[in-house]
Amino acid sequence: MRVAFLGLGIMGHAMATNLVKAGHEVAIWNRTPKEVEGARAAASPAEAAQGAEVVWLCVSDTAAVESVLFGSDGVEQSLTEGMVISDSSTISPTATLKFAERVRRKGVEYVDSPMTGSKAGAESGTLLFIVGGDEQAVEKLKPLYAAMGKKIFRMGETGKGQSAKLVMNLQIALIYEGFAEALTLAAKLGVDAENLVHLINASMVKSGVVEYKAPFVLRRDFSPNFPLRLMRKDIRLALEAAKEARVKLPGLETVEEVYDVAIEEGHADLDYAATLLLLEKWAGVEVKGEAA
Ligand code: NA7
Repeated sequence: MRVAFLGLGIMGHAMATNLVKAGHEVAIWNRTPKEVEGARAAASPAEAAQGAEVVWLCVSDTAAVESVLFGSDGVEQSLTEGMVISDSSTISPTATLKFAERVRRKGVEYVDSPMTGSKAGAESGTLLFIVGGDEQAVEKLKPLYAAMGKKIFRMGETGKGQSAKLVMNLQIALIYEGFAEALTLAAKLGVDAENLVHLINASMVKSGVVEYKAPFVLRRDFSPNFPLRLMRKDIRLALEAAKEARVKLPGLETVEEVYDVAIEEGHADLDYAATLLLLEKWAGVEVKGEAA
């Protein structure tokens, strides 16, 4: 298929690479010029989108999606009837509905396709896509999902993918924070972190989040797989959606405060696992495993 891929950050670069590998004809654009082997680099979102069957976005936040779609030299200038826009950025469900309404006036379908699987999943083409949109449009995107991921979950019409993604990240943030608090208290009480991880993994406390994050934490590798600033964005999006829906989320509100301080302390571009650094500082300990 002819695909315009816009946004080549940690996730987007790997995803566009997998589209090229699967044999799709890919035009790319990134705000800061970047290359993807085998893809044609365009000078603007409008230029990349010209003649594309599908425009795929993967940029940081709601404002970025709005400017790539509707800003000067935005995708809107190149929209043609029958095109499908697929957005893998995690953004506001309410804004998603507004963007979809605007492009539908030109006969263009809009599917929200946020994903989960982190950098490793993007690189290995094993992402899970959490999809909202018209069934036929989703059907059309299937070869592209298959090139970048291992499964799609259609959660309903446009916007439902973003809503489901937010509640997924709400859980990741809370589960990781539980793990980080456990490690911190364990360190203070003299329990070895690696030993504790073995115990967790053998018990009902085990989780995919701990399984994925523990090796990084034990190596004290806080380089970004999913940057802390982006997890805070998602926490804020979830709290915003909760406010609109008149739902109270006290756990997530508290975790947001931890993220705010972590960002003040300069950890924005580290992985979100680096909230541990703050807990360690407050407790006056450093988490250590036998391997560390
Ligand atoms: P990164 O690695 O922080 O990449 C963000 C991308 O978004 C990167 O290509 C940025 O371009 C681009 N960006 C940011 N702001 C803008 C604006 N205003 N206009 C155009 N492009 C912009 O994030 P990830 O790849 O980890 O994640 C991407 C999304 O998936 C995000 O929503 C996550 O929550 C899930 P740059 O290279 O900085 O010029």
